[in-house]
Amino acid sequence: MSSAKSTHIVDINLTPVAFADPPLLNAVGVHEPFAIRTIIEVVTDSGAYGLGETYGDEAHQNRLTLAADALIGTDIFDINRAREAVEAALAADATAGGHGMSGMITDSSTLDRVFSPFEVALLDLQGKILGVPVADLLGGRVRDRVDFSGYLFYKWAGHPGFPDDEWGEALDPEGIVRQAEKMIDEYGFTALKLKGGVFPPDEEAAAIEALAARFPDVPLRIDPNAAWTVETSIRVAERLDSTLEYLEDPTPGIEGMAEVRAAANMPLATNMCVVAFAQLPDAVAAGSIDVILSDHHFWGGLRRSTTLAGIAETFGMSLSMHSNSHLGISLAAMLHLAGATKNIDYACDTHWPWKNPEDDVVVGDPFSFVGGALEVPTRPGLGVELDRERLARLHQQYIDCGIRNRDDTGYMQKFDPEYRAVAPRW
Ligand code: GKR
Ligand code: MG
Repeated sequence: MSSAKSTHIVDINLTPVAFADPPLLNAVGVHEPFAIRTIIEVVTDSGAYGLGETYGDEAHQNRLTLAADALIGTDIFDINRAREAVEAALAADATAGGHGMSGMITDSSTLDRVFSPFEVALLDLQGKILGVPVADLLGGRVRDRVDFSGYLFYKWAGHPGFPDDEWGEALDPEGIVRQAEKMIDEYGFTALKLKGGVFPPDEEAAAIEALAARFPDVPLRIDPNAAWTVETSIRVAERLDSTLEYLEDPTPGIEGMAEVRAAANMPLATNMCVVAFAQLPDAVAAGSIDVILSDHHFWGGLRRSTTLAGIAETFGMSLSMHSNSHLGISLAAMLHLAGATKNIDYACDTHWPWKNPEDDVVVGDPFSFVGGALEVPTRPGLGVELDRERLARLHQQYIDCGIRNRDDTGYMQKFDPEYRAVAPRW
């Protein structure tokens, strides 16, 4: 394939975009009125294009530009060489930050994070040229539908100074149960996750108990994003012993997680203490985790994520999927990956319900949840097309909103100047 002229990259467009996001609370602050992403369009000399989506923070965008320049001329079937080209381009770049995870702990590999959306775009192109879905390029689908969890957040009724949004306020157990009812009514989710780390742990434990009372058959998780000490985590784990299907990132670090895991009865999951291949040996040796929440955006793309799935299987760990606020290109990529990964053991996370369906860059509204699940697309490549009018509108939103780096803490401090992001907090 490497000599086929029509599969060489001649152009790469990087477009920063912004889409409306509700005031969702977390351990480091509150979501700003817009979430930012970068849309990647890789074009070959035959005029075909492949799509990728990634974080929108400025330092990350600068690295994406370096990577894009280095990829011109590469054959889209040469993913290994493409990765080497990006590695070489990044070697000279010492810029720090811009990881898109809002001050939460992350040591994810820069190369993996930067290369990921390009790899997705190359696979999209390969699939389109070969006439097969990306899931087939990852070894073939093992499931036609992917289960997702309803991702509950404490939230304000609306952004300060703006009207209330359709979800309304959720600041106590009753509010969280109301939110869960709406989410289950509209999407049919059969598992629920509560984003914690916002209120004192016993208030959040009470919200989980209220959910368990209202939905006795629905598996529940809580994720305080490392806001609790080891001691607090063990205490909450005891309180919620019979209620949680897993406990996600209660406390910071591989050692802290290992201590909690040794005392807790439910499985421990992470998208914080293990976010890169280099961290796996220590986490396995320490016995820190039961469930890895994989995410192709920082594990190096779809193929590296299937490698992660193999490692998880080897060491007896389960697998599911982490999410940040995202658009339809990322959702399509997540679906192909989950569709082709046998050991996705739990319903995957998605922020999708928090986004207006119109606020996207893909054509139409290709994702419809039934029973909390989505079909793995069957069309060639990722199975989504770029809507250039929508792309232009979301790019204009990016220009107008003025947000250049995700800053949940800074936004919270506008309303509460004393607020500090500290981990652990309780
Ligand atoms: O969107 O506020 C959020 C989440 O807290 C996100 O930033 C996390 O990365 O969803 C994520 C998680 O599971 O930790
Ligand atoms: Mg998490």
